[in-house]
Amino acid sequence: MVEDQIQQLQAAALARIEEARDRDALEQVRVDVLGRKGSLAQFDLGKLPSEERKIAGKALNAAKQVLASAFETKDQTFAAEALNSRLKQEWLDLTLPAPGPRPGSLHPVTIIQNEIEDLFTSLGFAVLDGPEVETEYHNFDALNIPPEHPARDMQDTFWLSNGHLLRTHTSPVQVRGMERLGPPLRMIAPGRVFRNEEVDASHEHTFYQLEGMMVDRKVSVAHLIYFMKTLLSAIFHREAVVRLRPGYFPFVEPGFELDIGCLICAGVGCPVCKQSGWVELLPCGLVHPNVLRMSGIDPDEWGGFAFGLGLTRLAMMRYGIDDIRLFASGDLRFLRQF
Ligand code: FA5
Repeated sequence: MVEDQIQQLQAAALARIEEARDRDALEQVRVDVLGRKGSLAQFDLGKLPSEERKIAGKALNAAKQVLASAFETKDQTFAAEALNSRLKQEWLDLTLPAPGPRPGSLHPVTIIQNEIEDLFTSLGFAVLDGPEVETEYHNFDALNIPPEHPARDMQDTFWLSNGHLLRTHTSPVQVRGMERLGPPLRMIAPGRVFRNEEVDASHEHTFYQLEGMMVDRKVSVAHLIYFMKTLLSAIFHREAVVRLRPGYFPFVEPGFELDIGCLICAGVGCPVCKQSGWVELLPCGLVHPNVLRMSGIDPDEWGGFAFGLGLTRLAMMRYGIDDIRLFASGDLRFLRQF
């Protein structure tokens, strides 16, 4: 019977559809079964008697419909599988940070310099700048350090062939400030200084200082201490442990060394404080009359205080950095932490 043959073909085709592993295999089944020369096209219904033709025609149409819908279902399964595997491959985590250039950040010395500038400008101080290549006069003579003075050896100097030098401290900007602005004067001068020194955990050949000077009538050590305390509590946001001891600098009299209890080792002793528990940070004093006089200011009428903060060392204390060489290393792993 033709219907039985059709039924068998249909069953065999459904089994092949079920087994098809991919779209190509499925397409091959379609061609084999429903194609122009496919297995269902072999039936020549025209030769059958009319009663049988009707029944066989119905069976043939039914088989074609069943198979068409089986092909469709299987095809949709393949489409869904293809989509799923693409979604798996192309999955994006939208919560990941965007790639691309990272925002830059300020150098730790710059951050602290900006804070100190804000503090002192709010107290009426001007921020002055001076040249890094200085004259011998401004770096030494005008600060009461004439040639042959032993204090010149306190700071190993990089001399230039033209007789100038790389400034060894920011104190020459005091002189330039007094020359240019005269008294009364309140100024700070942050900047880079250079010394021909052996480099270690707390000494660089190139580092930053911040000079400060106030010239007015009746300036005393009490003013100096007030400003130093204000400065340190603004930077550390708490009272830092400090000690004041006599210090010698030819351009101040009396002169002091203000040391800070080492914040790297909490005073126990480490390479930064050379096992002493203290770090030299803020030398200061009352301006020597000779210094005022040389810059054209009458010391009988005016007095002043000055300080020379070790800005790079202050940054070490503030951020707990145990090696000064990191600052100029250019190491992005270091710089990106600020
Ligand atoms: C001076 O440079 C004086 N001009 C400071 C001064 C100014 C005194 C005004 C009085 C009045 P000193 O050589 O000690 O002083 O240096 C000042 C600070 O710079 C030191 O306390 C220290 O914190 C820092 N410093 C000195 N040498 C180095 C170095 N090699 N590396 C890093 N920081 C240094």
